Amino acid sequence: MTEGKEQIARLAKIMIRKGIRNVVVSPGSRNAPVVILFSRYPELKLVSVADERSAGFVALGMAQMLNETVAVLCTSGSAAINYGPAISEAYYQKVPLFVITADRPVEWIDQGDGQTIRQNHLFVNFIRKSYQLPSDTQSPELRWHFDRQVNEAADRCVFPVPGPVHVNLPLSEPLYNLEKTPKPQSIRRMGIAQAEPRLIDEQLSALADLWNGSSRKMVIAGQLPPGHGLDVLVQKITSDPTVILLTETTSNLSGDSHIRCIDRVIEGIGNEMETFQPEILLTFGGAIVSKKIKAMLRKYKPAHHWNVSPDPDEFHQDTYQSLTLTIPLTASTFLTQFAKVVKPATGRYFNEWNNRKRIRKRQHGDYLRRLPWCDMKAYEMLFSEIPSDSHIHLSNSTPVRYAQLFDHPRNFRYWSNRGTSGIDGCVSTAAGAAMATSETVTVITGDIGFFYDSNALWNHYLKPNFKIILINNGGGNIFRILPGPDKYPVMGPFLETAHSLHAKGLASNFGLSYFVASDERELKEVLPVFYEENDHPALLEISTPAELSAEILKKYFKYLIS
Ligand SMILES: Cc1ncc(C[n+]2csc(CCOP(=O)(O)OP(=O)(O)O)c2C)c(N)n1
Ligand SMILES: [Mg+2]
Repeated sequence: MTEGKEQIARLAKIMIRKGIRNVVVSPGSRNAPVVILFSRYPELKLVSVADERSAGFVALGMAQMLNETVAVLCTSGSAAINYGPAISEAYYQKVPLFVITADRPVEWIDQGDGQTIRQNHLFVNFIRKSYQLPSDTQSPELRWHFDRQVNEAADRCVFPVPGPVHVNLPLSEPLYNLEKTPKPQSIRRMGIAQAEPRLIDEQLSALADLWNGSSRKMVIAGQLPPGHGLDVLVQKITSDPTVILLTETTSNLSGDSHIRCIDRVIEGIGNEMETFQPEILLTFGGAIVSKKIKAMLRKYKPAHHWNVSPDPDEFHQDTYQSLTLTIPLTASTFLTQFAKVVKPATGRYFNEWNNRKRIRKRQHGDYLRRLPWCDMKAYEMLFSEIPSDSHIHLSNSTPVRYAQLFDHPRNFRYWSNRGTSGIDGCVSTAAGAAMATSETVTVITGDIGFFYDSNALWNHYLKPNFKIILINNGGGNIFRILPGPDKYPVMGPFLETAHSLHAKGLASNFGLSYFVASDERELKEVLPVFYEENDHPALLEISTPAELSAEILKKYFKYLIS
């Protein structure tokens, strides 16, 4: 006979062996025995966040910053469903989350018991794998089954592609007979051998022949986490006059020869596609923010598009409707192999793009010099004045889009929830990141995104390294910018959701130091003071005009093609 709830001790021990150190816990009765027993293992650090939606994103931000699996733990019922937004983000952004939901034993599902829903396979559409654990480990057969599943679940968080896994843990009553800590014996240990697939020689040389024989090659890097270590490899493949490299802010690639500001460079390019259309397109990395590059390439398709992704769920993902080859490897493995076979060629493709880039950069400077106070002006100042050692979390969706318009020579480390582009957890993700480092973490958010996720402030772990910059333009300005919604009278209440809220009360409620700026001079003065705040986390609310900000951004793109 095993001691009460010995399966929880087994779970803890396997998690510790697998290197899981942090567990973000939300309160509840069904998961209380897990909290009680987990707290007896010094190797596990428990973090308490009451709102499960926020907790999921806090764990996501921690996992990204630590580059390791982070666990979340909640009670049964709708508590579990509230992990949905963070799990879907983690799935599409490939972030390892070990999701534990406590549950009733299966025989009690749908039998009129309280706080009970069908939790098995709850996240089926956006999870690496789901596991239904047995509700006790009384027999050797059940212990074997339990251990095997938990070993597999922990490994599936990181292999073959990182992402979230769901472990549903049924627990029967009594829930609080835990005076003694169970001491499980002979826990099964299973691991995954380190292995790396490669292109076979024939395939590699076929790709090299095509590549080396083409004079118009475009490489697009999508989202890559800071510290990806790909700069040198990318440089080897792209430093050639027949190749151009398009990067996004969230690619975290440094180098002067890239096209960093895709949108401003390609605006109005349609008339000149004879010069700019690529013959070969090579893509790697995660989500692409630029809608304009997607539209351009869907219309002017390359003859060959090779997409590099090790994720079977992404095989033949055809973002540009021109995919000809999926390369099922990590970017690092492929680029290492490919760098050895590419040969420099002669051509004008890079120069044509580079000339366009230079012209647009000059126009950008001319336009910005004349700007009155507005969102674009505020972003310009932020990207030149924020201390360059800060991590920057760009909220959805205008902050991440404005960031694409600036050159960012200062190489910040950029993060953004572009897996599913939700506004529901951007501040919580940044809060989790800040909990996991002593470095400065700044989140730049719009007002709707901030108020939506204000429970990000509702925990005891925010430190002075956490800085929130809130651009308050009184609603969802994106809907004034997008072509379409502004024509309809319902735009204000139902899309922009205009309001006159301010964050001062929230800041004081949650113990954040509060700063304001409502013009250029104030912002310049306040930014250094805001970053010098060393006693509390800090929030800087920047007020900007809604109509004018939208007008100025729309005119920017017209000006570029005038
Ligand atoms: C969870 C979720 N709900 C709705 C949306 C749609 N959406 C995208 S941006 C946005 C408004 C954002 O407004 P704000 O944060 O104020 O930024 P602004 O556009 O004003 O800069 C909304 C509602 C979303 N992305 N995610
Ligand atoms: Mg707004």
